[in-house]
Amino acid sequence: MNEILHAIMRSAIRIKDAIAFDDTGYSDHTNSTGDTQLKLDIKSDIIIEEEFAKVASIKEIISEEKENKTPLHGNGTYGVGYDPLDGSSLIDVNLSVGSIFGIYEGGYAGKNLKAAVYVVYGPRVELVIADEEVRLYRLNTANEFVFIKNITLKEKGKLNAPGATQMGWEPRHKAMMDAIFAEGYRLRYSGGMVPDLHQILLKGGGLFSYPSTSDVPKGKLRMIFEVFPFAFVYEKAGGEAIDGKGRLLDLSPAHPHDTTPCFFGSKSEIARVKACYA
Ligand code: P6P
Repeated sequence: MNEILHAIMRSAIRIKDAIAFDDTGYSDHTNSTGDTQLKLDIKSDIIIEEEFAKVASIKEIISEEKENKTPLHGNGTYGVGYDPLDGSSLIDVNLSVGSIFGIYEGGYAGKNLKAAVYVVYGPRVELVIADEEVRLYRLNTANEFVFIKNITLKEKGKLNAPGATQMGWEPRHKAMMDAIFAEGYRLRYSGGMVPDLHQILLKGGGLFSYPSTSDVPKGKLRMIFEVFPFAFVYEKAGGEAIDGKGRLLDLSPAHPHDTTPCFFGSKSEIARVKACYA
C-alpha cells in the first residue's frame, strides 16, 4: 500500500507543475462520459498511469478519463480507481482542483475500498490519506509531503455546499436547503468537488450535496472515481455519506462510470438529509 501512496505523491508533484505551466486548452478528444477533455486531463492521466506502472502491487487501474480498465501487474493485489484531474474546467479561472484515488481490493464496490487519497492543487498543495484514520499532508519547499494533522469532523458544522442545478432540485431538497441557510449556514461552493469537500473537512463540518435532479436523475458524480473515495474519507473522519437513504459505501456500480446522488457531511446534517428523503 505504501508504494501506491508514494506513486500518488510523485504524480501530484508532476501534475502540480503541469497545472502551473502547461496549456489549459481543450484537446479534440472526449472521455467516456462525453466531456471534452482538456490537454491537462489527458496529461494528468498519463502521469498517473506512468507512476502506477512502477508499483507491482497494482493489478489494474481504472480512470474516469478512460472507458475501460488498464491491466498493470498480473500478480498485483489492488485495483485503483481514480479521477486524475477533477474540476479541471476551473483551471482556466485559476480556482483549486484535485485528484481523487480509491484503492480497492476484490472489485469496485464501495465495500471493496481499502483506502482513499485525494490531492488539492490550490494556493498550497495538500494531500489527504484515509485508511483507519484521516491524515493531512502538505507539500514543502523540498517537494516533500509533510504530515500536518489528523482530520476529524464535528457533530455539526456551519458550511453548506449545495451542488447541482438549482432549477432541477426536487421541492423537498429545495426546502431542506432553504431551511439550512435560514439557520445561518454559510454557502461554500466552487464547483470543484475536491476543494469543496476539503474545506468542509478542515472547517469542522457541514454538508455537501449533489442530489438527483430533473436533468441528472442519477446524479453527476461517479461512484468509483469520486463518490466512494470521499464517502470513505468522511466516514473515517467521523461523518456520514449517503445517497439520500443508505450508505454510499453499500452501493455497487453496474458499470464503471455509474453515478449516484450523494450527500457527505457531519452526522447532524446527514440526519436532516435522511429525514428529508425518508
Ligand atoms: P455542477 C466538476 O465538473 C464536477 O465533476 C465536480 O468536481 C463538482 O462537484 C461538480 O462537477 C460540479 O457540478 O453541476 O454543480 O457544476
